[in-house]
Amino acid sequence: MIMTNKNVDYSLYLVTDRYDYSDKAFLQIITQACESGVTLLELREKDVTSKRYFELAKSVKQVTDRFDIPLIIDDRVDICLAVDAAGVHVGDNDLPVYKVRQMIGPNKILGVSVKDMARAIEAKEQGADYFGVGAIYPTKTKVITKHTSIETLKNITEQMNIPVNAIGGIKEDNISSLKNTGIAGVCMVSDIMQAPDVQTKVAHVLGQVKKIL
Ligand code: TZP
Ligand code: MG
Repeated sequence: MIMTNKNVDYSLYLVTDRYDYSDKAFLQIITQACESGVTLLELREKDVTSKRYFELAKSVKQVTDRFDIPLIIDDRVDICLAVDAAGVHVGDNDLPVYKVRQMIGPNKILGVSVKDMARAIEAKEQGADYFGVGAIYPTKTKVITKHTSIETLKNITEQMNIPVNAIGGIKEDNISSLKNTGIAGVCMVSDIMQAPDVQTKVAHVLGQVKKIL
């Protein structure tokens, strides 16, 4: 049987983007976010070599390990296994969910990007532990995605017995709109990664998240 309950706190899920930050600045932002209360962190890299992804993942894992925060690797099963990350997150253009589950085994966390009910049913059957559903709001973060309505988000949380995180354009000031959607948490990139003061931002975001969960 595929184990799906790994006792993960999904409430504030930070997905990274390196923008033009130096590695030092990037790791500092991640450290500040972790010490301020982010509950789960996904390293999301596109267009980097395997070597570079591996090195970044090792550095980020040193930080997340210090705070006992699970590290999820975007797209790449090999990088997840190479650094012994807590899990991997895949979307429509990555390896099929059943194949990822086979490769990572039953104990690692498997997240899947979901935009509609059909994909949700398929991903759950194939061994997903949680869904990232969106984009709920317009986003400027570089991503191939489409809009998912709050109604669809709600239908997915109601019909699928699996933790669901909302993603896409989620910011401190629109988190309240996700009340009563049944989500396990929010995924955020730019509002945290580009905040002038990461610690204050995370504290404010956590305050909003606590009101709706
Ligand atoms: N998947 C769907 S939307 C998105 C991803 C990775 C980007 C979310 O970024 P932001 O900056 O929080 O809108
Ligand atoms: Mg992907």
